[in-house]
Amino acid sequence: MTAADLRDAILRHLAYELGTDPGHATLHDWRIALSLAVRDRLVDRWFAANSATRAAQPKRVYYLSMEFLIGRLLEDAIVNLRLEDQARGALADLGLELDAVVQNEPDAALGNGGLGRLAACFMESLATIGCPAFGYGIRYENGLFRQSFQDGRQVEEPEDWLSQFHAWEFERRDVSQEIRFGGEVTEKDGRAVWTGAEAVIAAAFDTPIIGWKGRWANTLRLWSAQPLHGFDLARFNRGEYAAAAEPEATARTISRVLYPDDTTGQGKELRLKQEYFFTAASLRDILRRFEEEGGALADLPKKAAIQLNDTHPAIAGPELVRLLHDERGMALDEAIATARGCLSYTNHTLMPEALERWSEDLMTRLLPRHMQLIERIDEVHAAEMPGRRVTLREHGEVKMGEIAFTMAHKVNGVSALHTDLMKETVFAELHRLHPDRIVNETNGVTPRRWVLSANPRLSRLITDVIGEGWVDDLEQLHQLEASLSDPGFLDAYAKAKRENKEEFADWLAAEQGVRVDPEALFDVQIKRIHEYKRQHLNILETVALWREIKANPGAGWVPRVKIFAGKAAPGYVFAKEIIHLINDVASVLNADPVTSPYLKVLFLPNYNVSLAERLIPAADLSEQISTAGKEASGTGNMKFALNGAPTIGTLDGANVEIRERVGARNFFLFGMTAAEVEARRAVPDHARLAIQADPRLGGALKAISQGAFSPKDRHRYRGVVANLTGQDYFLVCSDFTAYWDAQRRAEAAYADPEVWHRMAACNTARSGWFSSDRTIRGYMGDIWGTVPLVAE
Ligand code: GPK
Repeated sequence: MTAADLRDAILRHLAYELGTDPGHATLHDWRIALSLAVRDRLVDRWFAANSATRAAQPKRVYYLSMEFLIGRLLEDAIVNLRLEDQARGALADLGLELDAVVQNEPDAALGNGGLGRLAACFMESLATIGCPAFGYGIRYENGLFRQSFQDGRQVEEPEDWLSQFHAWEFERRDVSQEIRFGGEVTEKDGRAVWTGAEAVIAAAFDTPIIGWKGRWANTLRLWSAQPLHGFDLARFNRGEYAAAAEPEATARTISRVLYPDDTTGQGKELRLKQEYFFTAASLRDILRRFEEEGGALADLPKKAAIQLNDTHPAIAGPELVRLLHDERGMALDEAIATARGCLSYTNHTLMPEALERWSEDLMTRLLPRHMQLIERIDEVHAAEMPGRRVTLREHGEVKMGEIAFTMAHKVNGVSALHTDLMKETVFAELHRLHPDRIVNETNGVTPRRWVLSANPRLSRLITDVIGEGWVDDLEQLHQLEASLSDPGFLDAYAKAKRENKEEFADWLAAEQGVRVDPEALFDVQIKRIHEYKRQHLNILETVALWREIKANPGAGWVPRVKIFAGKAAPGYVFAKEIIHLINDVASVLNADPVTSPYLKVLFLPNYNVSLAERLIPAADLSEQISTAGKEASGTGNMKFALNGAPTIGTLDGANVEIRERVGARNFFLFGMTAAEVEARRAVPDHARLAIQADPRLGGALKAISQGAFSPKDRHRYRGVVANLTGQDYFLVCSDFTAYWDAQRRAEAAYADPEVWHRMAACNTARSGWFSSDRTIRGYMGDIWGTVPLVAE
């Protein structure tokens, strides 16, 4: 396809789909016309992959996830179809710039954070590898809320990505499932019959996901809840207009909004309904496809690998047993074994508050048959394992982690450390009973989005030196090793980073009205706001540094910009106070004429995938400072390392594996290990002891508690300070001094450009293992038993 072909296709779509002409088209119209023109090419490849799959009838992967944080899709499609030059040329002909058109697309924010973004990277890698797969999830009308700040406080507004025409999906009216809740269980001919009382329709919307070079494409199938009977005409005719629309509104609430909680189980009825809704619809779809291909039910595990992304779809265990046993007459033991042969489960956190539990009352009311089956599964499992001490229920609650584990043939953690801790803590007993079940698959990120499209300058440099093969074989980055002592290469590397920083600084000035010096060290912490991630450790160090600079402004400080971004769950009060504090500190510091040349603080609102794509290539230092043992893996840490931002971090999650690969000299390690954290917590008064030992920490805490950053409301941070000086569960105080020292080491390294650029380039050259292609190959070999296919 030439640029002229693409231009003609754009103009055709502009006229015949959008009904407008170049004289009247808005940026939005152009974006849709370009998307449709690109989509045509994509659909051809999608059909080719689908027909190869139909012919081979291979084992397929089904990735069930409540979240797919996919972000923008147009650029992905253009890059993977290798249409960049044509798109640039076609748009130039039309007087437009590709970047502006691409940025007109709203992010699809159907996820909260790492877990959802991992699912999106996995979908892209599955397509790149050519592994036949479906992603299954929910088509939320409102994704993750939009964040803004009012007087430094987080304000949430609804996100409405679907208010614009969504060019990437196809509604499948022929594929829908009726999903029921409540009702009762009776018996007929010795079989349980569940008659659900309330019914909704799960309607399928398909988005093609294209792999690198268009070699393969899979489907992301998202379910939308719709009423069984749209509109109550009888009520309408009686003049009850609002009531007439009620059934529709009630059904729709199920797919209305994404729960904005990261790593906290909510326990809300609607959430359980969402979970069952999409899991049940997906399993029926999977069974329908299997039965259409004419397989014998016992062979289901040979044709379907069903991955449960966290416990959110854990009801899949009981539901699949129900579909096989109640509805298809398979013996219970066999149904359990068959379901287990298909299912596997990924755990993403050890934090007790995140492990889902549902009250037995709620479960019995919404899913009465599943409650019975959970009891039966428990009995069967107990009989298999005499002397065991695990139960699926406790204190009137159903434990979804245990159910997922029991019903899975493999359970995986997301980094080596996390997997080890899983075996020792949450699943210790189950691991003892099933010592071969837990495996590790360290997370990864897709290099197409996170290097190739996000960082074109670095990508061009890499390709100039080692060729293009790295894009889908990221370990080839090792070939850069030979260039790490070549001053010419390091200069070019430094130049790419410098230009990325300048571009980011220009964007900041234009969009946020803030000026920063590209010469300064860009020190970046972007992720959800959570106590265990310790943004407050970062801001405490910032306050301490500010006081130090103020006391001695002439000491040759390395200019630094601390950049924060991230959302807090709307109900997480402490996290919102941390946001408020960072914003308050920023107001004071940025207005300080003495210190602000050396230290600025920015909190960018509404962190999302697109902002990450902009920010990561411009970062110098990556903040990964969680309390050891708490961050299951992290994936932002991998994106920064690949883009040449060394990490300042603890031995937590995948940081451990990053450090092993990039080398200890190219990683600013600090803080307690997971084992030391446990020991320290047992020390009475650990926070007070740490504060006494470090006057910088004491001084920073004192400034905050005396209202230095909230002069009109001096006690605003009483709660935060009391937390830190009291229980300090996440050991912010105890790790402070080590963090301070690591920051000074980072500064010293940055002050020597030769040292720094080599360190940054080492991070790029040695992080190729963190590709999600490697992760997916691991799942295929260790868990799914699937192989790639090739499309004509
Ligand atoms: C873990 F439990 C959860 C959750 O509910 N949401 C979420 O984003 C994250 N996660 C972990 O916190 C990260 O360490 C990890 O990299 C990511 O999941 C993907 O595995």
